Amino acid sequence: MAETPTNKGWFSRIKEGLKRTSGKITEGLESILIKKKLDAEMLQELEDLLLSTDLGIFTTKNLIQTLEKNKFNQEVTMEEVKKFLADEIAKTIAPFSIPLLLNESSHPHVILVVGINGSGKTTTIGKLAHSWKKQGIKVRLVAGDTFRAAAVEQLKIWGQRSEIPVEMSKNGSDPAGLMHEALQKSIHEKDDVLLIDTAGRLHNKDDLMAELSKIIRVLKKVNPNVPHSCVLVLDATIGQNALSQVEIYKKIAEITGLIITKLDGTAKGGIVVALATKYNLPIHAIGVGENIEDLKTFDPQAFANGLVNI
Ligand SMILES: Nc1nc2c(ncn2[C@@H]2O[C@H](COP(=O)(O)OP(=O)(O)OP(=O)(O)O)[C@@H](O)[C@H]2O)c(=O)[nH]1
Ligand SMILES: [Mg+2]
Repeated sequence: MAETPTNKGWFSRIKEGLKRTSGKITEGLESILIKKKLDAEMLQELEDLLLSTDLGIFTTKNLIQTLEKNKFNQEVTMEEVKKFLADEIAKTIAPFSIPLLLNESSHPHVILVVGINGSGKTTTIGKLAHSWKKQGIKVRLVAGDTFRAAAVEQLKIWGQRSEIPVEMSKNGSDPAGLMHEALQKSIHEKDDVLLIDTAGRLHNKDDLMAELSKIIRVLKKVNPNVPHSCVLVLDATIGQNALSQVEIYKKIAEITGLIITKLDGTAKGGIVVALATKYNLPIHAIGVGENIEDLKTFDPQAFANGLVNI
């Protein structure tokens, strides 16, 4: 799994990664909390501020209502409001913080990684594979985007970095044959996990849908229980558009969980909360940078604290 809280600097890396969002919230709060007593105008401004981080209308309304109920017409400090927001947000997202656990009886546990081009699939696979390998877990990668030479090359580099085997198509053909071969080999080699990278862009949505369906069909021919996980990778910098991507991918495959990347590059980090609450899907991990160690487990309190910088 992704880097866990036992790692030194884990909390500070999450905090650092969420700096853009927390900077926006902190700056906003500074200009809102100029009066001492919490009034309706301040609540309205706070609501607008939270919405601007893409936290979502549902969670924002709940937060504002709870704050109003507990603190209206009372004196509030910046620290109090931040702590209130962090604790309430942590409570809201706690049920969705579910790590990507490997099924120990499956050799391999097959993970299909999907998402639009540039969302961070290949990078996330590289980070996940590295973290598992470090834990002594036997990993194999499959370069499912067989049409793009650069995509295969990119996965190969991640594999080399962590000394993990990468299965790739020999002649740039359709991925179906490759999937069949890779899964057979992985079973034979008694791998613990087989991570499949897929294409993010084809000519159109129908092509993409057809290709993913075909990959799943071929895998199921070898073993009807695979893929065990189908992880959708979403880029946080696209904010609200991430919601429509979930809608699209839910129609193509049975999505079992989400990984949200590039939280370090956006002031819209609240989108993670909106995604979790709207779709009731596990959030397995978050990406907070391009480096190999920059995939973090989605710890609710660490994430919520990072969001408001406490
Ligand atoms: N800052 C930052 N950059 C990231 C993160 N995750 C991925 N990236 C960058 O985003 C870009 C796209 O990542 P890829 O992993 O190639 O995305 P992909 O989904 O495989 O893209 P396609 O193969 O084109 O479908 C790369 O430059 C990555 O380094 C992250 O958490 N933070
Ligand atoms: Mg890729």
